Amino acid sequence: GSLQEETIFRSKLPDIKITNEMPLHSYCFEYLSRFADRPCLIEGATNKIYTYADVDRLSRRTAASLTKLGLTQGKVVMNLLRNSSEFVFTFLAASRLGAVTTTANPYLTPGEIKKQLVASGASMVVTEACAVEKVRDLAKENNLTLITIDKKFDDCLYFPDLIEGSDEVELPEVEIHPDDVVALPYSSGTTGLPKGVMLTHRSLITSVAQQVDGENPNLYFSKTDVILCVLPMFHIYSLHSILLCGLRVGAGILIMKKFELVPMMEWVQKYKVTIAPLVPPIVVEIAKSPLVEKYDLSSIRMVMSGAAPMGKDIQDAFRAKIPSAYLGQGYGMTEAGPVLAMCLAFAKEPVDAKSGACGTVVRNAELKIVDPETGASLGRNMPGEICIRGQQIMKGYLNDPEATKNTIDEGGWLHTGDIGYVDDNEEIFIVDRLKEIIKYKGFQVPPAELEALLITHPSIAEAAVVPLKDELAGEVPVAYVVRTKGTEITEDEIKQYVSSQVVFYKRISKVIFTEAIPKAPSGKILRKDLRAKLNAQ
Ligand code: AYL
Repeated sequence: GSLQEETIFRSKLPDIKITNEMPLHSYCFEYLSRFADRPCLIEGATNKIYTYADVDRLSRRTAASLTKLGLTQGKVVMNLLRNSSEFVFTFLAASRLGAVTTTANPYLTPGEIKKQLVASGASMVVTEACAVEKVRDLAKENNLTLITIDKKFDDCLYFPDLIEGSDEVELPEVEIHPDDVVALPYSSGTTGLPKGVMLTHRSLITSVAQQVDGENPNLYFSKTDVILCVLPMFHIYSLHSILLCGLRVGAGILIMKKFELVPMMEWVQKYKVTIAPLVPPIVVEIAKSPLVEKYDLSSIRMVMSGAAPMGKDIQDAFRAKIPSAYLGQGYGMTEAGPVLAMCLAFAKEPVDAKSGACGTVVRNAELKIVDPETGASLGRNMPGEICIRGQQIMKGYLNDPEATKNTIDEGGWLHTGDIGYVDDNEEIFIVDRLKEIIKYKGFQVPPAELEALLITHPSIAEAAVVPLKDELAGEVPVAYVVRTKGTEITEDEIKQYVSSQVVFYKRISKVIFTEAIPKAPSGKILRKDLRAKLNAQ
């Protein structure tokens, strides 16, 4: 038969020339001389400020020190930190060495950290006092170098001492290829367990350039901006759209270790924050809180929401509350490098955007919508699976060619597992999710991981985990459980069993006992049926 015509959606902004043949740190600091003395990292809690020149120098020193400890080209360091300047120094240091950073949430449980440490092959961990206990034994058993940033321990190296005693000129000569991996975040993608997402120098540079480069950047950041960094840098949203985009343009990055509404508003006022990248639950809290009126938040010109759906109602309520700030959405996925679409009202020459839309496809990329059953390309206003193609997408999953092949097809299209459509104005609307992932406040909860954990309990014969809609968190995980014959395990016991082994956002919120789990003849759990049943109640 004849090849079917494909409908490919593009940005309204013209393509630009992207220089992605250099290492990521060189790209980020390409224009350093234009803002060397301006604030780069602002630690809100201590009021400590590092200028761009400081960050350049200190990341070189960190590199010199880490390489002496064995972090050489191709090696992997786990960055197990909350937001901090040391996170940034370590990430940039690894890039300078041609090494790889795998980022992880310090609130993960020891078991979860161990899985990622082993899978990523990390030989070094940089962490802080609150998490050191979780990795100590593992580091000993596996001969890992363990470094803490905020407190000295007998069996750890101390970050400030390392930088103090090192010399930034002692850097090894490394030849970094654009397709070398620089970041290795973990994501479960469209199915299964968390996998290492190989993001290269080329992919991250491309993705940052798609946002902040060109005469009319899609995401207009500049050196006079102060960007609120309350979202965790171990997640790709913050790493990419706050840290890397911020560094490229020379903006000030206001570092906050954790989200609390009142301190956040105090800091916005004090540091005159101009850009606030957030997630839907924080947007909701601001929209609902009567405290907000007490603060002068008029410095904020742009509020970005991403990582989970945000409905039209919240968006409208927020806009009514802080009319001086434009609230729009970005749409990303770790594997996509990460950004697929960005609100065009954030451009230097803004174009108004609709409430509820999650942006327009980024420039220098192609997007298509396909029928999940037939794979046929669909036209405007027809919902189907969102696919993206371009130099920004991941190189693949680490050591998992099978999963890579199931995500990036032969034509180079990355399949997101999201269902959406493109309207007459090129705006993208996400309406459903084909994939099994549950999103709790923007965090990934892989059902397969919880199911595997549940059936390790002797009283549980079978289990299926699906999302339940939740006003605050977006979604929460609910477990359908078949008890082993003759056992009487309770809902509370099951919740306890899971809670002791997973990070807070993966906790089961409800258990439903059942006689059987619906499965396809292949044995695959029919999650869609369970999800529909649950959310219809
Ligand atoms: P991951 N609306 C609805 N769903 C969204 C949105 C959005 N605006 N953004 C992300 N998602 C969902 O890998 C969607 O299902 O990356 C997508 O496949 O943890 C999944 O979240 C990916 O989850 C930005 C803005 C990065 C957003 C991101 C998203 C990172 C989340 C950079 O500037």
